[in-house]
Amino acid sequence: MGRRLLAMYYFGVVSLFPEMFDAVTKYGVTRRACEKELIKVEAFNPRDYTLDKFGNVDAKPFGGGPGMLMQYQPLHDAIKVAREHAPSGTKVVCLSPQGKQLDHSLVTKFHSWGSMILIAGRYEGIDERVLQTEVDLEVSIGDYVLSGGELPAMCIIDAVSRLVPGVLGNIQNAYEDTFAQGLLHFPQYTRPEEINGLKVPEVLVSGNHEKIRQWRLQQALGRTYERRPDLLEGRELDKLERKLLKAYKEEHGLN
Ligand code: 4H6
Repeated sequence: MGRRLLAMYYFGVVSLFPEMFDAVTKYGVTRRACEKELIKVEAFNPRDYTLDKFGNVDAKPFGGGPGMLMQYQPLHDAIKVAREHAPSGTKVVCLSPQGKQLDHSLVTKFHSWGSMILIAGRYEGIDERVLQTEVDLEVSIGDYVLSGGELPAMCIIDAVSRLVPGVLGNIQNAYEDTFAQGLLHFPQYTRPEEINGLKVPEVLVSGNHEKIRQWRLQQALGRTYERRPDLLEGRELDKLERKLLKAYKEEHGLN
């Protein structure tokens, strides 16, 4: 009873290390999402599609240079099978340092797709023709190099899953209602009320919910101003928000 009908989000992953994805399917919120069939994570290993008698998936780069590249054929064939398992029209994303940088708005777009296939590269990279012919979008999780695309792929699976209705349950509604979107989070405290003289801010134990709401909004605005002013750039503050931020700056000597 009370079971809503929800379309499950499909993640196909193409990786030489499919067991790594146990990190999302076997732990925490994403594990629960799999169990409840709100998301599905299905892995395809290019190693299973080699035609090479030695089972190789890598080869030396033309033109020379250090290291090896993932070859076109096993990767292409694994992607082909992933497409056959995915809803028709599913987009293919490759995690790469050359990609468009991931942010919340891109996560929102991926969520709107309802499914995606994630390509996790290894070695020193992949044959450019895979990107040319099979990949809709290259995505990076930030300006640093990793040994494989699996961890970035799991970042996307985790972030997108949190937007799937039912994955976060009640917390989801609470976030949408009370947390000022596009701002850093306000400070949070739990028991005990005092630790080595460090007290929980008075307002939070006052029971005055309107005061608490305003204090939290003020902290979120103030922290964002101090730590990530770029997030406030494209954001219009209303009258209350301007007042709260002005008071925060005065209190913290930021004028
Ligand atoms: C595709 C091409 C993503 C994937 C090259 C992937 C960082 C990110 C990879 C490579 C990644 C990111 C293989 C190039 C290892 C460097 C896997 N690294 N690399 N920032 N690595 O999202 O050598």
